[in-house]
Amino acid sequence: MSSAKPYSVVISGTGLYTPEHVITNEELVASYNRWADQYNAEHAEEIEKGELEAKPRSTVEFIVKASGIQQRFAWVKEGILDIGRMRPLIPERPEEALSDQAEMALNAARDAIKAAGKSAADIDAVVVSCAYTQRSYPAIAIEVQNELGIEGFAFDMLVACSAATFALHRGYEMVTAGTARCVLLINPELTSPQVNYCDRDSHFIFGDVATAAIVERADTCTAPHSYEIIHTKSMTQYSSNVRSNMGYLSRVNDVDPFGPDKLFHQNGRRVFKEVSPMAEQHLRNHVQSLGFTIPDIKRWWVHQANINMNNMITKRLLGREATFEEAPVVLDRFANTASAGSLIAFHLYNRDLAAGDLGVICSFGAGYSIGSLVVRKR
Ligand code: CO8
Repeated sequence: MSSAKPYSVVISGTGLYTPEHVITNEELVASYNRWADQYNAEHAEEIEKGELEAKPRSTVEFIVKASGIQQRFAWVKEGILDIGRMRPLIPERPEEALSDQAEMALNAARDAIKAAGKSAADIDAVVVSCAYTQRSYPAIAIEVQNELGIEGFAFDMLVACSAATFALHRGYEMVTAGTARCVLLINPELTSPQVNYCDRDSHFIFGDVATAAIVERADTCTAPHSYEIIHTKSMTQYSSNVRSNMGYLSRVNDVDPFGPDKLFHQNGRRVFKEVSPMAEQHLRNHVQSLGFTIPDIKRWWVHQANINMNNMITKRLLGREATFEEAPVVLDRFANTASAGSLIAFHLYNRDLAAGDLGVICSFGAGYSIGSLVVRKR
């Protein structure tokens, strides 16, 4: 029996929704430092007695050097810089209104559908895949499906930083298996509600954004720019080094449901040290398993968590520093957008490649999880 695919599968359109609000490093650091000063003044006695630790100050210089981040986008800016609040103020919407994440998702989805030249009638499945969904059910994906008037089926899936690549894998499999002709995959990464803006080590890391992609059979593709998905590869390895403990059991655990461990927290150094070599090896194996060499890859759309991590991974792969054209960076503008980073890079920097050029889309992060796709410009 032949193992050849019955037909090729393509990414025929992508979409990006960028929230209108920007928070610069300067604004973020000024607000955190005001908050830390106030905390230290209020707790001066306990700090003096050694019962509490003083909150250290944050600096713009550290953030830029350690992460490459200059600014981030926020779905709602109000509240984040308010030292009496230190979290966004997002009013609860009535049940009959569109949810926040569905609205973000729709903005990116419409962009991707237009780029692919598709209509609702062409799409058989909708997947919303991201680091968090704002509720358990009904699925945000079904809400989006309903808004767009798509028949077929929809579901949500969560894989933290690898949510977007793992969802592309599932889209590829559905189209290959013939269970859907065309799949809409969306990543409404609303990260700001989970950021601990009182934690100097992580207050700068994340931004909000939504990305989307259309995956379909090559023989139905009419888009002017498309990429064949040659192969997908994923791996996971359990680690608590990046973690959020917020969940439905918080209600019955009789603990503070909003405590710091319920928000994003990590051992950033260990993540850096453990995930970088894993990602490099994964990418090398994936490319070589297909009979390609590393220099065959014209572009690396790498996960956007940290500039030093990206530089280290691409330098080890190429044996030299990668140029911006080889491995575009969007971290400076968008910060870490959980799973959306490599998709933003792909969306913004894919049109200039020539037909036949090879590229790799890759994510890595919490789980740990790594997901990659080797693609070829058509
Ligand atoms: N300002 C000034 N100094 C600081 C600051 C700050 N803001 N923060 C830390 N420092 C200090 C530290 O306290 C430390 O001081 P000392 O040496 O005295 O102890 C010093 O600076 C150096 O600190 P680090 O060693 O921690 O600095 P690093 O160079 O390691 O940089 C990073 C920290 C940027 C966090 C880096 O370790 C990193 O990026 N690691 C990889 C992290 C990563 O990729 N994580 C994946 C997370 S994303 C993911 O998986 C998705 C999760 C789901 C989304 C969540 C949405 C909310």
